[in-house]
Amino acid sequence: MTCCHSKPATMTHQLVVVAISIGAFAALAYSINNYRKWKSGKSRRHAKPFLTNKHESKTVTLISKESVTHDVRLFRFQLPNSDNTLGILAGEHIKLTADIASRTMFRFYSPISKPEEKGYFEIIMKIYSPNSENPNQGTFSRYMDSLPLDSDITISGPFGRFGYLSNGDFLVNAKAVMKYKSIAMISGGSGLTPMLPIIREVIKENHINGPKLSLIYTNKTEDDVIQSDELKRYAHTHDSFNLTLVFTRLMKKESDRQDPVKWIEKFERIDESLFSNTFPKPQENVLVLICGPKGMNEAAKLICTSLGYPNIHVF
Ligand SMILES: Cc1cc2nc3c(=O)[nH]c(=O)nc-3n(C[C@H](O)[C@H](O)[C@H](O)COP(=O)(O)OP(=O)(O)OC[C@H]3O[C@@H](n4cnc5c(N)ncnc54)[C@H](O)[C@@H]3O)c2cc1C
Ligand SMILES: *[C@@H]1O[C@H](CO)[C@@H](O)[C@H](O)[C@H]1NC(C)=O
Ligand SMILES: CC(=O)N[C@H]1CO[C@H](CO)[C@@H](O)[C@@H]1O
Repeated sequence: MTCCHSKPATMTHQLVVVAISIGAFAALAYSINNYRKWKSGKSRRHAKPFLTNKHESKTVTLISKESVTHDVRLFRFQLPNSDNTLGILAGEHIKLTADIASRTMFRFYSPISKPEEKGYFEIIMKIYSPNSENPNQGTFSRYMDSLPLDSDITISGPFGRFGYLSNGDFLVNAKAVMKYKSIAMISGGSGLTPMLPIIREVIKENHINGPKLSLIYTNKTEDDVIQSDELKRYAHTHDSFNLTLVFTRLMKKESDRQDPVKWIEKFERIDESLFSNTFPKPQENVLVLICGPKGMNEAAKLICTSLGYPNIHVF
């Protein structure tokens, strides 16, 4: 009798303990998850966001315009309220809409200013010129280049499946939070724009256990490199950031080239050896980000897939 009473009692006890631990675990997982959602959705998608609903169009004012390279401009836009942040994460993008030659047109751009910046935001835009193959090329960017200061422009957002939160955490599809140890990036030309705010955030955080960054940046010549000084400075001062500049057109003689200090300069097209010699080894905690001209995106994705990188995102 005693035995038969005590056994079920013990079993019940064990069951309860198991149930409590499962419950506690579930509660912990739930609260971590909620904390992350809160962190991403509210506090990181910032105090007083200007953009909250991508279906809603809002007006901002062009307040400055400078040349970054011969065909790239930095535009700064003022938000109506100086308390507002734009309301997007590093790596996300917005839509610009304008009436050009009596047609309503839109294009997407990845702001490069800090997500927490208040009262304004910045876009780096490549200005395309018409050529014989494509006589209408550059409709939107040429319109923006000719826009007088103090003009209004319509924007909406945020857009994108991918935004940087903090300390290696990314918000994916506006829901899941994914953590990565290394971010391996390849950009071509103005395809630096979604990477730049991510790089700036990670450099600013400067966590000892923060993500490691490796950027392969391809351009035709040295004069095409956007934010060259900034990128080289980061490479100099941060062991967690490796920069490899790749030029597809050799302009200087090898002997005239500056001594590569921390960054590496190469004159070649992208190929398998470039990635395997530069990027961290393929692993689950490595994220590959790709943004550039269509041909480069396709080539880079193919190469990184065949090298076995499990997480590849093309902007
Ligand atoms: C998510 C996203 C973010 C972007 N962020 C930026 C940014 O921060 N800065 C920036 O300068 N541009 C960015 N772009 C590109 C931008 O949206 C426009 O395509 C660009 O400004 C050209 O527009 P346009 O009217 O001046 O010239 P268009 O005549 O429309 O295009 C000029 C040339 O650009 C190339 N091109 C345009 N669209 C594509 C495409 N979908 N795939 C491959 N090649 C294409 C072609 O070579 C084309 O001839 C982004 C695009 C996307 C989709
Ligand atoms: C930078 O490159 C060096 C030499 O290849 C390598 O040892 C280091 O791990 C790399 N760091 C990053 C952040 O990729
Ligand atoms: C190869 C390559 O990506 N070249 C790019 C270098 O940068 C310019 C913009 O300054 C782009 O037009 C090129 O496509």
